[in-house]
Order: sequence, then C-alpha cells, then structure tokens
Amino acid sequence: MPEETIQHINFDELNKHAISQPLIKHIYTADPAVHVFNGKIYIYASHDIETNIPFDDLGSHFAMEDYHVLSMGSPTSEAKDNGVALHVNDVPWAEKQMWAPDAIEKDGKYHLFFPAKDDKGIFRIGVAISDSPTGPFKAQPHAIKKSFSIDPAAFKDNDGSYYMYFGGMWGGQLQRWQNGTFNAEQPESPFAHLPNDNEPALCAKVAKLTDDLLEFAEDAKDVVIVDEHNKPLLQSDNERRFFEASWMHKYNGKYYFSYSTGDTHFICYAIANNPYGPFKYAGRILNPVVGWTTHHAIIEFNNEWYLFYHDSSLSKGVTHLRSIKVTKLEHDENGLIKTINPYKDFKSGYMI
Ligand code: FUB
Repeated sequence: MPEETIQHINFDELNKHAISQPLIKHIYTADPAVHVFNGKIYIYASHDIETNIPFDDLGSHFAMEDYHVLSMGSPTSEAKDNGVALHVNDVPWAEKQMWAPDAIEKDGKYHLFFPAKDDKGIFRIGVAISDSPTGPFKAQPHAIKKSFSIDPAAFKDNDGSYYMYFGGMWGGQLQRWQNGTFNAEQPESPFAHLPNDNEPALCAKVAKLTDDLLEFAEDAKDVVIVDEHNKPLLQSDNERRFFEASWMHKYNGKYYFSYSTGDTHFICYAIANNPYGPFKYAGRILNPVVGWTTHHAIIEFNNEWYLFYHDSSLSKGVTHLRSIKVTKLEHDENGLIKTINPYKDFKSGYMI
C-alpha cells in the first residue's frame, strides 16, 4: 500500500512521546499474535524485510519469507528472538508473502497457522506443527481445505472448541471470494469486486476447527458487525467496518472481536454473546500508528490486560518495516475498552 507522506514527522520527537518502545530492534517484526503458554508469553510475528518490490495497494512490497517467535517472561521483561520458526522454502504449497500468523496449543503440540500465496497467486492458510512453542515448525503438505485470504487468529473457547477467525481486504483478497470461488478478473485492481458503498460491508470469517486442528470443521461463516440499530455496518462506513487483522478475546463471558479498519487505520472492536456473533460495534482500541497497517493482539497476564501492536517508528515511517510493541489495556466498569493513543500528546498532525 502506498505510504502516506511522512516528511513532516520528527521521529526523534515522536519517539519521545511514544507510549512504548520496540520489543526488539535487531530485526523488524510485525502483526503480533500473542499467547501465554505454561506461564510464558509467546509472540508469533511476521518478519518484515527490505525489498525492491514497488509499493502498491495490494501490499506486494510485504514480501516476508519466514516467521520468528519472540518469548517474554512477562510483558515488562526483555523479549528473546528464538530465530527462524518456519521458512517459505519449507512449505510445499507456498510461494511467497508469509503474512500475519497465529499459533495455538493442543495436547502438548503447537500449531502455527499462517497465510501465504500459492503458485497461482492466491492466498491460502496453512498449518505447521511443533513440540515447542518456539518451533521449528513442520508444515503440512497442503493448505487447509477451503481456506482463503489472510490473517488467521486462533481461539480456544472454554468448552474446548477451537475456532479460526480470518480474512483481509484488498491485498488480502477477501473481496474476490464473495461468491465462494476466487474471482481472478482484474488481477491488478485492489478495488475490483468490493461491495457498493450502500451495501453491507465485507465480513471477516470464522470456522470451527477439526479435533486435530488441521482443517475447518465447517464452511466459514460471516463475522457480522452491527451498529447501534442492530443493522450490519455498511461498506462505506470505513471508520468502523472490518478490513483485516482479526483477534478474539473473552472478557466477563463476552466475546470481543477486534480488527483493523485498514484505510482509516484504527483498531476497533465489537462484542457478542457467542463466538459466531453478530457482534455489536463497541468502539476504538488503538488510534492510528505510524505506517499504513495496524495489527494487534490482546492477552491477559497476571490479571492485567495487554495490547501488543506494531508501528513503523523504528524504520522512520517505512510502512513495511515495522516493530512490535506492548502497552497496558483497560476495560472499564461496563466492559468497554479505553482507547489508547500510541503517541501521547504528540502534535504532529500525523493521523492523530
Ligand atoms: O503484514 C502483512 C499484512 O499487513 C498483514 O497480514 C495485515 O494484517 C497487515 O498488518
């Protein structure tokens, strides 16, 4: 996606106002998916790299080739980079663009879920398995059947069911799947096949996983987000509608689906009484960060809540060179999340 102008940003000044600093600085990491396994924090991250691929609205310059897992004893301790956990060359069906992953544990095995483009240029979601939360992971020979698009987020409910939330617009191709098959027409156009402005917005998808976590147990369903009148958000409502970066957390028995609004750069959330929804729009979690993309994970650790997110401050605004950060997150007495400003009181005029 083309970068918005960053000329006016004084990054030294911005970094002084940043509410948190990159967890690691020796490589660029993005798209945090975070879980607590055996009392320790594990961050499943995209590994951003330099590329000479020109910027476009399909995100072709996000040309990542592998994943790293970071680990932390607590949200305030130093993060350790555990090295390459999975490389695209070791995934039989995948060609390129290892975008936002997630992982989940079951019966002592760790399952890494990841999107990548196959040899036809279509994003699919794959699984790779390890005995260790940090990998290395061994990929399954094929992508998940009937999987498509990007940004898998794995969620284990209290009854032992496992779900995957996923999907992402434009470069993530969600708009090409509206009729159940991949619409390959106008391959270069990010905006072809979108609903009209007055139609319901495209939805993220959710599917229950099979017991072995290797396939979908059902056809993926829409994650419908409704407004204050219980009407589905419209496609034109781009400050609230879903774009990419699904995440699910549970708070006081309710299901909180959070996501990026993409071209308006917010992390928002919506609440439901069950994992399928419909979810009622509830507000903003994170105001825009430096860089086009925004992507997050929410966890509870020792009875406190944390938001992991990324920005491009370390690379001085290069949209595809991002760094993962963490900050505290609060639910108020009504269960609503207090909006976080990533750069406190910073008057740059940049998106905040
Ligand atoms: O990292 C590539 C893409 O950028 C992710 O899949 C999206 O969520 C956005 O962060």
